[in-house]
Amino acid sequence: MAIPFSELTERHPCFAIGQKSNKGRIHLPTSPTCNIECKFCSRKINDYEDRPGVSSTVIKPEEAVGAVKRAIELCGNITVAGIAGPGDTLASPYALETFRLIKEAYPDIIKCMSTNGLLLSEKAGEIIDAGIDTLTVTVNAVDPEIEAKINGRILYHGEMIEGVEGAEILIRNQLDGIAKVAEGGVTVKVNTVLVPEVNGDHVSEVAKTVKAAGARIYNIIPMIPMNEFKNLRPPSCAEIDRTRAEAERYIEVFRHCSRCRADAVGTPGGKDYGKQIYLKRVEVQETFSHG
Ligand code: CLF
Ligand code: SF4
Repeated sequence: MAIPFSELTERHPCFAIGQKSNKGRIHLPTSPTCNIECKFCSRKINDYEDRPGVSSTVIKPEEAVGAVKRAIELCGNITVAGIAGPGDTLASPYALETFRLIKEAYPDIIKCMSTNGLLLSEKAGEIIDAGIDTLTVTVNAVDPEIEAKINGRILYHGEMIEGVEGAEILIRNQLDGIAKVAEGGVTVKVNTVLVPEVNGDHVSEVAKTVKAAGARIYNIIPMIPMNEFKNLRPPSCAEIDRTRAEAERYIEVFRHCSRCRADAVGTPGGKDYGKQIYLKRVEVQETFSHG
């Protein structure tokens, strides 16, 4: 059964409206691969960078239940088990497998997943059946011309599709998927990575469109300039404030995002317990990150 939104604003740290929450989450880094290419993304396996797309390790679905158990023992305020990468959660089957196991072992923990939404429309039924309570979809534009400037190409059912054509498929699947899961009782948050020189004037259009599709809450994440966007400037505080105010005309806005690592454990922005949970360290480097 769907968790009422008013309860989520109390129990889920990324749905807190107004004041910052003191609740915690454990991120389970089960999803190594991605199927799109965001130009700001730099996905890495390391211990030291504090941002999305970074994890110290990748775990198997069957390791996740033990990780949740240890996290709850260490940090009593954990209310959410989330998967946010380090790649996309639907590009491999591991995130959904993990949620099926968590649902059995911890029926009361809030199950939270983050995706780029390329496969959201076709996976909506599985997401609902896995008992996912809250889903974040990263929608950086609803105009394919703008999206194509942020995301160069998609890998879709074995085919690499470039530019505007790929962006059209991505946006269509995001919006169709949001509508389907929202209809199925999943509460949807949309994240937009704010790249001032690319989508800075487009945010209110995104907010309006995703609200109409079924999203409940909206989060603007300032871009960290990396990869192909390393020479673009990040938004100023004034730009972040302005775009939040514009979006808020259409949808409730979350303001406490900590741009978490994919293996973060604890209260977002507070002490991180990840190193005590994920003991395995691997020295592999890849590219990419999830916003
Ligand atoms: Fe994790 Fe994301 Fe769920 Fe939260 S994070 S999967 S919705 S439990 Fe939260 Fe971290 Fe911001 Fe994400 S503060 S980066 S919005
Ligand atoms: Fe994939 Fe997320 Fe990186 Fe975009 S930000 S390329 S969706 S891992």
